[in-house]
Amino acid sequence: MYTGQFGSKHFSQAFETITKMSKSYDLYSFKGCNFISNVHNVEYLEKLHSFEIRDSDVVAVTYPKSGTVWMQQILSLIHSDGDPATVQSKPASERVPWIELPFLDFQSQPSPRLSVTHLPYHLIPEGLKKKNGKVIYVIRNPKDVIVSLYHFQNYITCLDTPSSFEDFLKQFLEGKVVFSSWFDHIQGWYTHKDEFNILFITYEEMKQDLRTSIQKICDFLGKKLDDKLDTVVKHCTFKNMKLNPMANYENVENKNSSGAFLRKGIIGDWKNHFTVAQSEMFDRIFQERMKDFPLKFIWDRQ
Ligand code: PPS
Repeated sequence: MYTGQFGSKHFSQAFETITKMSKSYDLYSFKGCNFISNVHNVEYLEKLHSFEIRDSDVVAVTYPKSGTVWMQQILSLIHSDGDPATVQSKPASERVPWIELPFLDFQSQPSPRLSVTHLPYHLIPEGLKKKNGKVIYVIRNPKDVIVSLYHFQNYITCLDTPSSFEDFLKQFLEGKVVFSSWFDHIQGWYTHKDEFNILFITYEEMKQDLRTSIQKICDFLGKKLDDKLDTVVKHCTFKNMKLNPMANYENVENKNSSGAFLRKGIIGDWKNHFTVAQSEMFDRIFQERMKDFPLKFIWDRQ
């Protein structure tokens, strides 16, 4: 079971119910994308396609483990002009809910609605494709995504524990993970970028220069922070988010107390996990799958 959305009592109760309902973790395919039974439901996924989208809506789109909770923190603070109380008094999943999780009820949020989603392009609410609302797509080096998801699956109670990194890597490359193929996700969104009001940003640029990245997001959202920019930056660093129980998902039910949702927060941890052969194999597949992809990435894949 996928549990990237912990926080409130309400949510914990909802989650406990889910846990009781689904002792085993099952992926199922809905319109070509893998979801988790008893977390995502088909009726809701069908319905969300026609959700009303408002001009003021902001949606951060990520493939899992690419910077979702980071964006929850950044969007909350930008919206509140850097008021720390916003991110200290309410859990991230309530401030900036996942669109695809019925129990977080994205639709009932007051405007401007801030949200996140892992949905692939073809399952997103249609209204966004009419350029209503704004979309921020966060990309992370897929090698670091693999490592982060591998540890996440070892940590979270209700996600399948991979039998080995080698097996997990294979599963990931075959798209047999939650939200399916990383390659399809980014290509789907990038190929259709002209249908959206969209900003592409990378985890790596956020990590290397958070201040400039937050300014870039503000410019895209038409938001001026002036002297509040530094406060926003301060509360969005990995170190400070990790200390904040309303941002760090520390209550997430886990099977391995030495793990954490906010684990390392670094660029290049893949180098501590991939063998040379695994890295070369990944690079070959990456080059083949991404050969016509026009964006050049700043990460070092060597
Ligand atoms: S999820 O479950 O899909 O919602 O996870 P997601 O939030 O997308 O990704 C989790 C990874 O993002 C890292 N993270 C950060 N890195 C740097 N700075 C900040 N502020 C930050 N916040 C979250 C988090 O640590 C996970 O990466 P890893 O590599 O596992 O540490």
